[in-house]
Amino acid sequence: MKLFYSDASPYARVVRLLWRQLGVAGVEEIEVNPFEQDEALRRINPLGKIPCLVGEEGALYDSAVIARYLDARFGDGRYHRACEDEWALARDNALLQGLLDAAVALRVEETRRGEGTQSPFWCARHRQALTQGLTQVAPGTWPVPSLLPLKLVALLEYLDFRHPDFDWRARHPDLVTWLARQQDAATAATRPA
Ligand SMILES: N[C@@H](CCC(=O)N[C@@H](CS)C(=O)NCC(=O)O)C(=O)O
Repeated sequence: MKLFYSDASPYARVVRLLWRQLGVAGVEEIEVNPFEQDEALRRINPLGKIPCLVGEEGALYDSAVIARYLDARFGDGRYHRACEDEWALARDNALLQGLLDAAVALRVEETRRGEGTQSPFWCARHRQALTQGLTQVAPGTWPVPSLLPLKLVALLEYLDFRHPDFDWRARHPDLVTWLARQQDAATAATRPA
């Protein structure tokens, strides 16, 4: 299987952490810049986005589909089961997905500064979602394994990488401690730099 990814993408990182945790053999990771290799990427994903997995099933996207596929095939669905059985966990999964979306959307807004089209309204709205959302995150209540810890690692380290001024660490020492405990070979191998 080939996994097209970008080092910076938190969506790709969730998938990259998952296949490592599942111990899937034979995944070739191919780093691409979706903006510079747009045409090549669009041949496998017409949306021009990563992550995209190419294997026996053809091209699979987006990250949620890839995660379900890997978990169904190599994990007996155990990374998804808890969120399917408990509404509060399904809600937490939606919260984390929304926070990933807000963090990436904030980055997109910030890159528009150079074009003179950055929206202070949308920047503030994404920041508000991140600020309020992080107060609701309670990883101590989550089952392991599940996708929830993988999404939170991807989110927090993406904030460090792209939004260091957001400084979640000063407001959430509990999450700092939690994140330190998640560090292993897989997080080190996939951390954006
Ligand atoms: N919902 C998609 C989002 C993927 C996504 O937006 N990826 C970004 C990188 S973080 C991308 O490829 N952007 C290129 C573009 O928007 O054209 C997923 O979960 O895979």
